[in-house]
Amino acid sequence: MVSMEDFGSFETAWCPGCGNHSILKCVKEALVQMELEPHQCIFVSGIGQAAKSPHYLRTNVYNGLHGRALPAATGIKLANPQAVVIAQSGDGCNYGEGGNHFLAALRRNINVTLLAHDNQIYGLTKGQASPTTARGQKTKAQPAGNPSEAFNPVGVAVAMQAGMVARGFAGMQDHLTEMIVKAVQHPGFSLVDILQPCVSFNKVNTFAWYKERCYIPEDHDPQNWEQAMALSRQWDEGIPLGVIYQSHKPTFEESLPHPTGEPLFNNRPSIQKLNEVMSSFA
Ligand SMILES: Cc1ncc(C[n+]2csc(CCOP(=O)(O)OP(=O)(O)O)c2C)c(N)n1
Ligand code: SF4
Repeated sequence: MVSMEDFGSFETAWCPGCGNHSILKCVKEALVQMELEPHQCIFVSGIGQAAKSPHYLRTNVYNGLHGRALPAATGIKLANPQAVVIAQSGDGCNYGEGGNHFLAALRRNINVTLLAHDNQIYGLTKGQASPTTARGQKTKAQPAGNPSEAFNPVGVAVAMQAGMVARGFAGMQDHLTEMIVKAVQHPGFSLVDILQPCVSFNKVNTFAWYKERCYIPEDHDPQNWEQAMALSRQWDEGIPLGVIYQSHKPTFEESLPHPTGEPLFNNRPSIQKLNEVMSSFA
């Protein structure tokens, strides 16, 4: 029986009240609900406050460069298709520095889950506008207002007909846990864009701001792409949560057979070959 304690309990470097605390709790809860043991999971992150999340989980972790969680996660999944691979980083990391990798993951449909902590700001570097910051929003680095249009990750993922596209909110923990479970269980690429208040540097998108707007649409059919597209464009007045879009298609790993017939982690190097190589340098 797996329990929350199996994933450890660590002191964090996060501000009190940060949305990251409840997301971490929901991740642990989701792993327990799925009865996944720590050794079965590999968390991959980049750089940032959100990217520290896997440091506070007792499981396998690979910490990549800023924006580079997804290519590392892709390589890990290809080398070991049996592992549950979860990429976890901030909106800046995934949609800014890692924007091209995000698009590649949507196209490839590798069986990896991306948990994107979307606080609409660069938290670790103290409050510059991120790709999801609203146009006109004043930040510490843009005192006259952010001059760029906000990137819509859910809209882009739905437009690309990605495997599974969901949105959760750090302030609705049971619902967020459910979204993480569904995303990990989806056979293909899954995105959970998680609304995560940054209490220190984003004074607009607060817990109260989200609570006023977040809702779970009734009678939404995630297989209906037109409906999903329309939902993905809703924001200021009402922010839809839940599985916005879901499709079933072949995964990247299914379409890319291993040349040896076995994934890398099953391939053992031939000692005789290794000795030949080494002796050629002697
Ligand atoms: C290539 C590169 N560019 C910039 C930085 C500096 N940097 C580190 S974290 C960060 C922003 C992190 O923001 P986000 O990914 O949204 O995560 P948060 O801290 O808000 O959770 C930046 C710009 C870096 N480390 N590497
Ligand atoms: S700066 Fe923002 S994102 Fe970082 S720990 Fe503090 S509240 Fe969280």
